Amino acid sequence: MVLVRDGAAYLAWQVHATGDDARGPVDQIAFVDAGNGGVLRSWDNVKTAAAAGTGRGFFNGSVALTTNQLAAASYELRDPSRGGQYTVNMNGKQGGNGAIFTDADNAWGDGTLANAQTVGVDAQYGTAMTWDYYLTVHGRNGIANNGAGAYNRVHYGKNYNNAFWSDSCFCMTYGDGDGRTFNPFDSLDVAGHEMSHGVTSRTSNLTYSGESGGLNEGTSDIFGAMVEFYAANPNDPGDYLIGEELYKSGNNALRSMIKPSVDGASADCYYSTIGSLNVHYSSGLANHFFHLLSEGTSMGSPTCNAADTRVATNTTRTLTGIGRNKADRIWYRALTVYMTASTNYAAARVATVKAANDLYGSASTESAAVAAVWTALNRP
Ligand code: ASN
Ligand code: ZN
Ligand code: CA
Repeated sequence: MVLVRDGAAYLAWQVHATGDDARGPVDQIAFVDAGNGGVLRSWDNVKTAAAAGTGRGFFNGSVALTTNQLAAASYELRDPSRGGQYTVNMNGKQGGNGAIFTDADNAWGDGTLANAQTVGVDAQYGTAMTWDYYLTVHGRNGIANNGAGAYNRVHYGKNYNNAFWSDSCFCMTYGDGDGRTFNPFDSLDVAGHEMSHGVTSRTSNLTYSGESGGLNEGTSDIFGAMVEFYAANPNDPGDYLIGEELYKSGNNALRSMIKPSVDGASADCYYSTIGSLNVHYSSGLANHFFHLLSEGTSMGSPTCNAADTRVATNTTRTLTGIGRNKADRIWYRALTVYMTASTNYAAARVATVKAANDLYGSASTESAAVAAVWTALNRP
């Protein structure tokens, strides 16, 4: 057939591709140039009909889910209202592709881990809350700001105690945890954390080592916490802890933004060799900055004496916070407008002050608070 594009005519083949690739189910129509094999036009052929479903998650309780209706009693865990983001069941595998969750009555999971859909509910809901958070708060249309949804792979491997974002598949992967110490790894803050790695890679692209690596990790913790606050789910209320829902028992968390050093490894303060820590520990300073900028010292967060390195010991200084919503806007603008791959903590101070100046004015309380917090953390 002949395809006309931009006023030029091409001899083209129409191709209908179906099956699975690394991204999951594929159903695509493409026009391929008969001369050189290049794709002239293509679009997804997956039929979408948004339907109002319900889910019962392990962490999040009863939640509303927008799903995709395929036929009279046939639904899939795909959200046409949020970029088509969907969730597949890896069913214990680490390689290959999982199958998208399907259901006959559009009521997903039962709140227990005996039901394989339950973890899928938490993942799909976490992805929806992350989508809504970025769109509503920051005007960002998906991780790549192009309206495209990512997808989730749950029940990955056996006893897998982690979750991770991958730029190459534009997807999230969640382990089930070992069932002894850990629950499945798809709590709201972890979902927000992991998908925020995608946002960072599409914006500043902070290099994942040294001080920029700490800023990359801190950015994910900051926005992960903000996703949890945004969702305002009574089963997992917002806090300045990361991963507190993951532990099967005890008062524990992966990380604290209030006093990062409570984990025995994270940095509360700036010091000259902070960049040699693992990025999940050098992030402590970014997390501590965000907490103090939000809440000041009102929640008992210590600041730093001149001689402090990893652990903050000043419990007498008073700082006044500007509220987490303003701190959030400042960090997002710093990340997306001023930070680059090589930004270090000194440059992060400059970036956040500039962002606060843009948003609130250079003589504003907010701008002064940003500078005061960095100074109180030994990053003048
Ligand atoms: N869950 C970890 C993280 O997002 C995986 C990793 O070490 N990159 O930081
Ligand atoms: Zn991370
Ligand atoms: Ca949390």
